[in-house]
Amino acid sequence: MLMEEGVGVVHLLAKPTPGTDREAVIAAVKQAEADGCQVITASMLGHKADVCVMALSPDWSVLRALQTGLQRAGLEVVDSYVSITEVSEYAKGLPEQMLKDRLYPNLPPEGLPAFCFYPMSKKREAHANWFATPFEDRKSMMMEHGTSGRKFAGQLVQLITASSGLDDFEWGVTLFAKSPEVVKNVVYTMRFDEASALFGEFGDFYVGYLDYIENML
Ligand code: 76R
Repeated sequence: MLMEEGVGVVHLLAKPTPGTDREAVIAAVKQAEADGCQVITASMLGHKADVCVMALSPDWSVLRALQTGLQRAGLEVVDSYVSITEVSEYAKGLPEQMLKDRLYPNLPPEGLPAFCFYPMSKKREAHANWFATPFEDRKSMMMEHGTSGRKFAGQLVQLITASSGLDDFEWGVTLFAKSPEVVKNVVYTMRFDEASALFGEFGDFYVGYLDYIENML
């Protein structure tokens, strides 16, 4: 199934099992890449997952084949996230090239080996309902957000992918950072921005570092 615009993104959080076939895992990743899929792999810390395989393709069947290949090779998928690239409604005025980069990102960025993923939504409660807030107010909060993000220029790249109707939260947040401290500092800094402080709701956080799949098994 082909996307009309942009690419589909799947984050597969996985753990090797005693039956994991290392060569078959590598072959599944190579096959996806041969089918035009970008595959980013990270070694993860903590009990929630050992490996993250993040894949981007305009063709969902390529993403599906990768997932099947990894599962058949004995990787147990313990969590996952499905989303698509988008141009945020607050970023429509950006230069053409930046819009293209949002829809068709080229990953991973260089020199940013720390990897973090978490899903997030914006609240829909009586005292804080993002979706009942006028566009101009949301836009100014997102300007504040962008301003605090740009303080970390060169140390971090965000990829925000949209998942309303596709998964349990509204966005997937993927961060590529210079170090784990930068991840912590950015996320902490943003907790004070209105858009996150008043409206942010977060799912599970996953953190690790970019690595070749060959090194993880
Ligand atoms: O695209 C752009 O660079 C324009 C400005 C911008 C937008 C529109 C921007 C900048 N973000 C945008 C949209 Mn972001 N971002 C997050 C998180 O943990 C948290 O509190 C929030 C998780 C981080 C860490 C982060 C980082 N951003 C969004 C959206 C979509 C909102 C919508 O469409 O309603 C979400 C959910 C979100 C969340 N953001 C930046 C950053 C950083 C570091 C920047 C500066 C980018 C740069 O320097 O290029």
